[in-house]
Amino acid sequence: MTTKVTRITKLLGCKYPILQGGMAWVAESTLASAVSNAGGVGIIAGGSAPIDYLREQIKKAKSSVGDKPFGVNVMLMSPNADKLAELVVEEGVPMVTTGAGNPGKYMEMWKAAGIKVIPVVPSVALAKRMERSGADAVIAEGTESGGHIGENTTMCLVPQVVDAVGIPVIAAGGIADGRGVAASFMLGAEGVQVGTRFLSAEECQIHPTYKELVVKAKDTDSIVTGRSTGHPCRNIKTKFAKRLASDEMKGTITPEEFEEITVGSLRKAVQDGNLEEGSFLCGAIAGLVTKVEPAKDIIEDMFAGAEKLLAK
Ligand code: TUI
Repeated sequence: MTTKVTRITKLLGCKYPILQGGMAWVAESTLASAVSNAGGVGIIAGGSAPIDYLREQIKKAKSSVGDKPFGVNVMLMSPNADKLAELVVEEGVPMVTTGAGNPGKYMEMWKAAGIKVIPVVPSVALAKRMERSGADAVIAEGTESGGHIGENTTMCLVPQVVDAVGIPVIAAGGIADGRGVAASFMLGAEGVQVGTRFLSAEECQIHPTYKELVVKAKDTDSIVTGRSTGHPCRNIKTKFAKRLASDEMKGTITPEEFEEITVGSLRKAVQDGNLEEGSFLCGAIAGLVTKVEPAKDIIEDMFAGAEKLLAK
């Protein structure tokens, strides 16, 4: 088996079948361009950012990557999702990933514009629905991922989605080295999406405190908050995150109070490195991420490692 040519490399025109996760507040044009220029597919995260800022980010990425593929992630819970859905058409973005919901209402517009659409799905049911709506591929994302998560694990979800749909499947959640890529391919995936390992990329513009937390994290250093609100999110286990999770468990915080405390907390982590009030989103695989290096080295290390294993 090889990772070199898959339906994902053909669909997107990339050298390596790797998408960089559309991490809200983190994934801006510098990181996305570095990933695309290294042969992967860089993604600019829409998050809840203002549209004018995103237009500028898309223009920057376009001028940096030339004819290499890149994409935009539309976070469907964002109040700006409708506007971003139109902006990607206006700007001729070649590929869109979506998260935190069902992108059905945008599908027709995006397909008519020739945009490749790859939704994140946390279940077989949504994967099938997305295939019926015309998705070009799906990202089956396990609960090991950082940020907003579903319940099923990558190991269980990926093969079940692979069996349920005919379109290519990209595995996400807990993939940070060649072993993760090779395992994903053994489960039937034809590509991977990687977030946490790119947090440590030289080109990733997060606050140094955030990067240090990722590089120093060990296997037990992630925690899920937000279960009480119906929007569970995996974070680095800071004192702030531990207190939130514990208050939710004890029932001493209402979902409204939780929202009030965490509003703006992603920005506080990414821009300010604020340990008291920031949410440092991060996957459960952070323990495997031990150094800061260029995005190109990350991608080449992951695929050289995978090829070696898959050739055995
Ligand atoms: O979206 C993500 N990860 C994210 S988004 C984010 S920002 C945020 N802010 C406030 C609340 C929540 C998030 C931080 N991290 N990953 C992709 C993902 N999508 N994970 C899970 C899902 C998902 C969940 C339900 C996708 C579809 C879905 O569909 C439900 C339905 O409508 O059928």
